[in-house]
Amino acid sequence: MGIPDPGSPGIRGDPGRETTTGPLGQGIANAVGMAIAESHLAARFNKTDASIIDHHTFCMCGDGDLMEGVAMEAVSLAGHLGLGKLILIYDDNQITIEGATDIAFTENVADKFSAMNWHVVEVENGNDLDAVEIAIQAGKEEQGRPSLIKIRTHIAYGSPNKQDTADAHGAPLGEEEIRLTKKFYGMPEDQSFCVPEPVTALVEEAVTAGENVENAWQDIFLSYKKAYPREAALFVDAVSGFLTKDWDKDIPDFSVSDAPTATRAASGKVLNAIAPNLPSLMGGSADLAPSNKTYLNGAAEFQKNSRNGRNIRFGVREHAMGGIMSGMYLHSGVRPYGGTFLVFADYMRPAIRLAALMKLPVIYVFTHDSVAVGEDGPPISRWSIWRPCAPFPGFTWFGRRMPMNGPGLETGPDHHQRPHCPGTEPAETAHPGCVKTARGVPVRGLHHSKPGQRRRPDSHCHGLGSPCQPEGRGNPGSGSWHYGICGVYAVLGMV
Ligand SMILES: Cc1ncc(C[n+]2csc(CCOP(=O)(O)OP(=O)(O)O)c2C)c(N)n1
Ligand SMILES: [Mg+2]
Repeated sequence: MGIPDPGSPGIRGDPGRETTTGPLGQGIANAVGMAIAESHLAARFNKTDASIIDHHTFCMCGDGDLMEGVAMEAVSLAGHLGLGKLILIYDDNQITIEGATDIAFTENVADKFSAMNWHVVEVENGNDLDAVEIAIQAGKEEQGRPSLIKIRTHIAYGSPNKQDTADAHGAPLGEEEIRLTKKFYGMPEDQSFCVPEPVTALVEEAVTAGENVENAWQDIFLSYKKAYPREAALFVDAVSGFLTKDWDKDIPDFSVSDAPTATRAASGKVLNAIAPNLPSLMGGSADLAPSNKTYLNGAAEFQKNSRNGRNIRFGVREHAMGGIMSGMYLHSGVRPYGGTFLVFADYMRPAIRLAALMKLPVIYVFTHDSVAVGEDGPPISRWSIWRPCAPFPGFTWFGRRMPMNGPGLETGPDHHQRPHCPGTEPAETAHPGCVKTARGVPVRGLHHSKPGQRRRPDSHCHGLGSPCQPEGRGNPGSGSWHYGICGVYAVLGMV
């Protein structure tokens, strides 16, 4: 497929590589995000005489994926949203690493998906390609619900001694077993890396079919462009990931002389100032919108019957929210954001890690970094939440340091804001003091970036107000310094 090292994580625009997973279940959340983006963009751009967005999202998963919580959160949301163009193909081989699935996974998957408002099609024999084809067709025809195609397969099919065993999952079959398996398939037993002619022919056929589909789409887009030039330009901007001209023109100026403002309130103002000028901005919160201030006032909700909406109700599903946001961005055309309390970022950490690895400029709105979050669990050091995020390549963040007796915005000399990030500073270059947003709005905070990275931040996180409480105990005025992370707001990564 032209990918130099397909085993490596990251996407880098390689052909055929649409996301990076590794942690099981993430891909399902990514797929749900892609299907959300597809249905939203279809509602936003399609015209009765020209459908420029009209595709299915296919995702293949195994037993392991379906055991993962993140997948079930995403499946639940997809069922609620009735994402009819999402098709999940389940390789039901009943084997994972430790053995047969009946040691740990005995639920009725089909019933479970049905209960979560999915359309379920079962194929009893995965080697019956006609049956598989019919099932996929049924999935495509179902418009109102996502489809699960549950296909009973056999791991290492054709290997006389390893088929249906956990051994076949990761360990090499071994020379003799490979020979026996090739014999079963009628392939030359003594040749390695041999691709039988019918397979090559099938691949070529698929390439031609793909080119034809792409050419047909280009024709549709050409007439769309002629008939709807303004929308076509917006579409190109959106799928290219460009920020619209003047996306930031209404961002309010915050000044040190302003009355104290809670960070989350400032965050909400900024989001709402950007939203009208950046139509691709779309997101929500894991059931904390009133607290995170993530709601886009005046915009519709993204629901089953209102696909053009930009306010997503992720429900209390932080982990899936993370994976879904990545999938939405990877689909292209939307700039996703998602909010929760900083302390619950722990619930979405694997998704954040993968987004950082892929350098996706998704926007996390983590608020309520103060002792008052104790009602949602004992107060703990905010650094212990942030620190594991900090070394992720591509994750840019701001913190700030403040004296115990100086809450609120500091006005003192900037040497008090010398950057410090325990554990990570030696590897990083930190830019102290007053960082400016794209519009030159001064933001107190620290911008960390890797040596050699351009100074312009990949994202802005700023803290402005009441949640900026210093951490730890100290004697006010003693000169001892403590760390506090402000509520954090990451605006539009510019990676
Ligand atoms: C979150 C996470 N936990 C554990 C693993 C390690 N792991 C890799 S594959 C696998 C079992 C997968 O089983 P299944 O999805 O049924 O794949 P199959 O063996 O049938 O190919 C596990 C536990 C992982 N990749 N991700
Ligand atoms: Mg399996």
